[in-house]
Amino acid sequence: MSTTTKIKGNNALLKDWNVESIRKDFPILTRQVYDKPLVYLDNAASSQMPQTVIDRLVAYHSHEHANVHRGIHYLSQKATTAFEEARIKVQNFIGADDSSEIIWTGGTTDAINLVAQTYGKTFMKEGDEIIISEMEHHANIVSWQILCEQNGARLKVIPIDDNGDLILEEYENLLNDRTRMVAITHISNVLGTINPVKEVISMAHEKDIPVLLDGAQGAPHIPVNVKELDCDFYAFSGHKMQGPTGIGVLYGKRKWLEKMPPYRGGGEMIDKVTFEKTTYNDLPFKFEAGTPSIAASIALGSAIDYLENIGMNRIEAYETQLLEYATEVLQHIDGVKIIGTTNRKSSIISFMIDDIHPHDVGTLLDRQGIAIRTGHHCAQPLMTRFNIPATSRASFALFNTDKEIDKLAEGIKKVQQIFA
Ligand code: 7TS
Repeated sequence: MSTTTKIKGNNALLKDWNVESIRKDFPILTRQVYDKPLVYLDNAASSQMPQTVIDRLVAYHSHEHANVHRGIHYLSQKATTAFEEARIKVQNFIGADDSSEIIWTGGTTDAINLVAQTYGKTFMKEGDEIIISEMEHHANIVSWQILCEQNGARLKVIPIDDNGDLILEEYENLLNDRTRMVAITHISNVLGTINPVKEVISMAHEKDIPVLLDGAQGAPHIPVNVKELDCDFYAFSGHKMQGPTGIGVLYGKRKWLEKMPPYRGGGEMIDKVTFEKTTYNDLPFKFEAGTPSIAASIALGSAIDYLENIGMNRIEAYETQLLEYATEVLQHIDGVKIIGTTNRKSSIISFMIDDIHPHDVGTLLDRQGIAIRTGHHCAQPLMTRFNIPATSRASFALFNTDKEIDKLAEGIKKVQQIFA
C-alpha cells in the first residue's frame, strides 16, 4: 500500500502537484510491456519525452527544416532563429551570462571530451594532475585518461566513504600546484549522491584551479545555476531531461573558451580558410564544426520549456519524496541492501538482493513490465570500491508515482520467491 504521508519532501511546493496530469503528457507511459503496464524506472540512463517535445520535432521536420547559419533563404533563416533561441533557453535554464558560453555537443560524453582535448592540450603538460573522484561515470574518467596518455598528465582520485560521500579532507590533500583541473560529477548516477560541489569548487578556486562538473544527472533533477556554483564548465545531455538523444551542452566560462583551441575542424567553426592558414569563428561556433543536431537542439529548448513550466524546484521536491518513499519501502524488504546511503541524495536508488545477481533481478522485473537498469552503470571503479560486480538501479523522474514504487517492491519480492 502506498503511503501519502511523506517524510521530508517540501509540501508547500507540491500543493498543486498533479502527477496524473503530468503522466498524460508522456505518451509512452500508456503502453504495455509483456501485457503489463510499463513502469519506467530507468530515467538516469535515458528519460522520456512529453508530447510537446515530440510535436516540436515533428513540426520542425515537417515544416521548418533547413541547414543553419549558411542560407539566405527563408527556411534556413527560420531554422537558424529557432536553433539560436534554443541556445538562449539553455543559457537561461542554467543561469549563464551569455549564450556564447553555451556550446552544443552530442551529449555529456562529447562535452567532457571536448574540454579534455582542448583545455587539456593547451593548459596541461607532463606531470600535471587532474582530480576526479571514485564515483565518476566512465565519461569523466576515460576522457581524461586519453589525455594523460597523450601528454603524460596524471589522474588523482578523491576516495569516497561507505555512504557514498566524497572524503573532502582527502580532496584537500590532493589539491596542489600541479593540479590543472578538478572534474567531478554533480550527482552520482549510481549512488544518487548530490556532491557538495560549491565547496569542491571554492577549494579548487583558492588555488586557481578550474572545475568541470559532470551535470548529466544534475541538470535534469535539481535547479542549476552555473553563476552561483561558479563552476568553470558544466556538461549535460538532452535525453536525460525530457529531450531527445544526440544533443547535449557544454557550458564554459568565456575566459576559458576563448583561450581553448577548436576541437574539430570543418564548416561553421572557421572565419577564413586558406591553404596556408585558417582563422576561427567566434564563440560558440568555434566549437561547433559541421552541421549540428538542429532538430534535437530545438526540441531540447522545448524540453526546457516543459521543465521550467513545472518548475525545477518543484520537480526536485517531488522526486525527493519519491526517493524517500522508495528508500522506506526497499529498506524494509529482507535481503535488500541499498548502495548509496548519504542523506544528500537525488532520485536514484541502487540496491543488491542477497544471493541474486542484478542481471537476474533486472530480467525478472522486466517480465513484470518494470524497467530498471542493472550492471556497472559505466562506473566500474565505483563497483570495485564497494566490492560488488553490479547493482540494480531504479531511477525516478517527475512522472513516476508511489504506486510504481509499490510495484517495484512487489516485483522484488516475486524475484526473491522465484529464487527461494
Ligand atoms: N555522466 C554521468 C554522471 C552519467 O550518468 C552519464 C550517463 C554520462 C556522463 C554520459 O552521458 P551521455 O548522454 O553522454 O551518454 N549515464 C547513464 C547511466 O547511468 N545509464 O546509462 C547511461
